[in-house]
Amino acid sequence: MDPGRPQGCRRRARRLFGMLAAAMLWSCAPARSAASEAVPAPSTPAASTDFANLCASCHGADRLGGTGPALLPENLGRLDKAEATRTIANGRPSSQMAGFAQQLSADRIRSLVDLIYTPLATVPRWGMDEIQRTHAVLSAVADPGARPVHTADPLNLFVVVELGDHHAMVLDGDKLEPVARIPTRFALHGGPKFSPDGRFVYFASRDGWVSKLDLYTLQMCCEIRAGINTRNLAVSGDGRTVLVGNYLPHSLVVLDAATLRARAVLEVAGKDGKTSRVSAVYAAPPRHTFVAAVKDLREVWEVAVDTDAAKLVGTTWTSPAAGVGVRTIATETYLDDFFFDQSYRYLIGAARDGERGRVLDLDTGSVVARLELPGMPHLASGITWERAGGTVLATPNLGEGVVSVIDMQSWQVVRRIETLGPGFFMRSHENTRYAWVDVFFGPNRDAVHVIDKETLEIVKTLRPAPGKTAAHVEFTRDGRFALLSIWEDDGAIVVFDAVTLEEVKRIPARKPSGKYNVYNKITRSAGTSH
Ligand code: DHE
Repeated sequence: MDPGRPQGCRRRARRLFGMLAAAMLWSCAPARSAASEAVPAPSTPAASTDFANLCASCHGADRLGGTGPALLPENLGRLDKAEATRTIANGRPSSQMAGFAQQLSADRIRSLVDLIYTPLATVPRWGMDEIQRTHAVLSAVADPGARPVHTADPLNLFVVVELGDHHAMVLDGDKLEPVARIPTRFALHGGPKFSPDGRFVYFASRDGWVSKLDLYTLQMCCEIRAGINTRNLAVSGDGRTVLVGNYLPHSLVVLDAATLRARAVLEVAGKDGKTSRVSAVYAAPPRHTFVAAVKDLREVWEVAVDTDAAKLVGTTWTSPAAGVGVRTIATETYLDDFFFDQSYRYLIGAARDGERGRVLDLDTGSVVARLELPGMPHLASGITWERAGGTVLATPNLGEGVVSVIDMQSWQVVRRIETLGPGFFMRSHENTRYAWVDVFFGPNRDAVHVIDKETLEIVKTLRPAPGKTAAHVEFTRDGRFALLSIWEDDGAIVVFDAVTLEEVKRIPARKPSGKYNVYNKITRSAGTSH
């Protein structure tokens, strides 16, 4: 996966990295902004030597990452110093890495921690040249006429991200059995995204690696490092383009979906030149565009790689790179974490203060409604369904134990469903009467609520593994079974009958996070994320 690195170094580095990455993943507080970082202590020569000897082979001598993640304050927002200290000192039994407490005194570990939280003197450059140099072809060019090497229904496969040992499990959705486990880059985040025919799946890691997996050959095709600290990626409706959004540098990167070669790098900056992190990117297939949430500007960006799309929308577009059009829509407040109606005309965004959502008409660029949403709604996990002759949107909430159900015609909140704690993910399917929501945070993190989509009442609360986090449901293609993760290193995917709500099977998995059904994703089922 990292062609330039010797195998031994890779293993050693991987161990330290594994610990840090795992700790980052399990600290669920929202990332702090670079601006809010405390001024760190200056690094010592001893720390630099320790870093060079123990960390650089994986994390890069420049701390920009290698097989391990970049070790910069901008990347470590979700790992506090105490946890970083423990991780370097003690290691983790479940990772490949031993602790360094035997080799390093407490002072030296502290200095090492200070070093990795020290900003670099200059913001690292990660432009077109740097990106292209990381490109690697990992297997033979995909044969368009190839048949799958497995016998499973290619449209009823699940891709399961296993954060515990950084693998993707490919699961047969009919037999409910694993077909393959494929190593991935470390710390994938955001949903993997499929090509429109469901044959290829694209992953993004928090450290900027984008990888493409062929679900026919079950081999990684190619990869490229599009950023230093990446949020997520999106695949265009025509399957020809991948857009990547970065926290570091402040950029959007356009990739060719076939080869993953970079086509354009766009700096994200406002009219006054102030640059911004990108919170997330989304494909808007009916509009033939992408939409980006920009964290530090009161703007929403719409990006057209097919330049005809710019003409279709008929608003002011600029062309910062060949073949790429950008339309910036001014907003009254900072908007994050987007949800779209099925037509992609309306964007529902969470306001930065978390108290209100805004509904933006993407055609006119104007706000058409303000939503009364408490806490910190997680709109990216929202789902819709038909109810009482209309459509409702339901969203979990990272800050409060409540699911908000919103009428998408009047934009009024029709119900606040109290849950046992803040939830992360919500899912349903056209063929089931229920919607499932987890309770990701707090003492009831082992609970999952099942909500009747008509009455909006919780009809059952499941605790498949008492004391262990239960989260993230995805349905089989036909909606008959609901697959749920037990987020532990010795975790599992628990399969429930979606009608009786009884458990039918348990598949062992290493900290399985999200799972993604090919058919539900490529048909943009209203019950799942897109
Ligand atoms: Fe995520 C998706 C943002 C923390 C696991 N997460 C998303 C998306 C956004 C987002 C905007 C939708 C983009 C997409 O799928 O392409 N996540 C954020 C945050 O801002 C937050 C709160 C803080 C952060 O530092 O990023 C955050 N997310 C987490 C976690 O701590 C989770 C639980 C573990 C992890 O992997 O880091 C986590 N996020 C996920 C998963 C998805 C996701 C599994 C895809 C869900 C899906 O089903 O599509």
